[in-house]
Amino acid sequence: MTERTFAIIKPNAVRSALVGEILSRYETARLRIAGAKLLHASREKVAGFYAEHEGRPFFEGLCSFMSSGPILVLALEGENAIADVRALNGATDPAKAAPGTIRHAYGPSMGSNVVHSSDSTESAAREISYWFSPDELFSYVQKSSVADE
Ligand code: IDP
Ligand code: MG
Repeated sequence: MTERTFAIIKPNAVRSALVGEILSRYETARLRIAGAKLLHASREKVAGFYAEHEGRPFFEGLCSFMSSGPILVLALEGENAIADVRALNGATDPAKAAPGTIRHAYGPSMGSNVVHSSDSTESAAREISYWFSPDELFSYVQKSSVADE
C-alpha cells in the first residue's frame, strides 16, 4: 500500500554532512521525498513532538539534543513506507542495529542515533501534520532513470 511516513535527519547527522548519504539511501529504496525542510526547532516544539516520552529519564536530554541545531524533517512516500523507513534506519540502539542500517553505520549512541521515523500509521499522520502544512507536501511519479524532459 502506498503510504507516507515521517522522518528526521537529526542535528548530529546534519552537522556531520550525512544529509546526502541518508537521503540517497531512502531514494534508492524507492521512497519519494514528499516533503523536506531544514529547520532549527525550539525545545518546546521538540517536547511536543516527543510528548509520548515525557517523564522518561532520557526526555530532557533528547529535547536538548534535538533542538541543538538544524534538523531535516521529511515526509517520505512509497509502498510500505512506514515499515521500510524503520527497517532502513535500524533499531533504536545503534549497538543493536542490523548491519547495513543507517543507525548501525552512523549512530554513535542511543541518545544521538542520527535519524527518526514514525512507528505506525497513526504516528505517521500525526507527525507529518505536526511539522508540515498540506501545501508543503507533494506527490509525483519516480522514474528509474533521469527523464529527458
Ligand atoms: P525510535 O526513535 O526508534 O522510535 P523511541 O523509543 O521512540 O525510539 O525513542 C525516541 C528517541 O529517544 C530515540 O530515537 C532515542 O534517540 C531516544 N531514546 C530512547 N530510549 C533511550 C534511552 O534509553 N536512552 C537514551 N535515549 C533514548
Ligand atoms: Mg519512536
